[in-house]
Amino acid sequence: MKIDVISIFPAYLDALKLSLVGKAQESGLLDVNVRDLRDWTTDRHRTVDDTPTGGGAGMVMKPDVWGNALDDVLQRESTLVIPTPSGEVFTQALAARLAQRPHLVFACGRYEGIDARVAQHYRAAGIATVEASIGDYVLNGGEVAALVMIEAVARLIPGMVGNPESLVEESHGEAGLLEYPVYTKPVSWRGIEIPAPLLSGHHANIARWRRDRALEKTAAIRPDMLAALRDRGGLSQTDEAVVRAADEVLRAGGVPATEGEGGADFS
Ligand code: JB8
Repeated sequence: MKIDVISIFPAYLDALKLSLVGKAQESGLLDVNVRDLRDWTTDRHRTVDDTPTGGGAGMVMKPDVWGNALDDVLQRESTLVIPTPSGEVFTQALAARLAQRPHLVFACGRYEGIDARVAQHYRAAGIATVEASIGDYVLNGGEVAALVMIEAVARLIPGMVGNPESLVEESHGEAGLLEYPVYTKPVSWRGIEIPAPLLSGHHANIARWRRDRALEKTAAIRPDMLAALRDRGGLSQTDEAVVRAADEVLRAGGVPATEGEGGADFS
């Protein structure tokens, strides 16, 4: 896969040289290029923004500069990704779809964003165009959102992760539940023991214990995920009993046993 990122702050994307995304590049599975939007300006001051037509706060990125850049970088098979807080939510499912594409181009805006005609034009020209938000909060520009999306996509490129099982088993994968708690040695740490079933070597009991903890955690903080899984027929009678018991404890003001008692909570 090829990825181009266009930004007025290309140094923001230096983190892509590290870790997993860097390894993907070394292995040849991924080729990331970061480019400076100002290279496509034509005036002496290398202007990329102008005042919002109709009035309002801040500045808007000029469509002509973005047009110059994108005409150069986009190819027939490219997908244009525009990070914006007003886009569709970037999910694991969207990451998986983007991971199938041969070329991604991230257009990172700043200020109040990019003139709306840019997305409109490339969509009308037949370029697959995705305006995407990484969550309901506001950043100062698209660079950090692009980093998040690129990391989520890069680890899904076939042949990327050392252990492919770690991809299918994790949160927001097939199971539709939050991940169960994980532990490593020592068995006792600061007076807290690893739960006994995990030390038993009884694989069916371990699987059941992990599913129960995942169900409890999901019921407590992501009832939306639990409802979606139920609608897909993904909850057994045993699962439903565990969820009912967890809901009972939560309504009584309790916390799941693995979260411990008497601690300080943010909320
Ligand atoms: C200007 O919050 B965000 C985000 C914020 C932005 C731009 C892009 C994305 C461009 N502000 O994800």
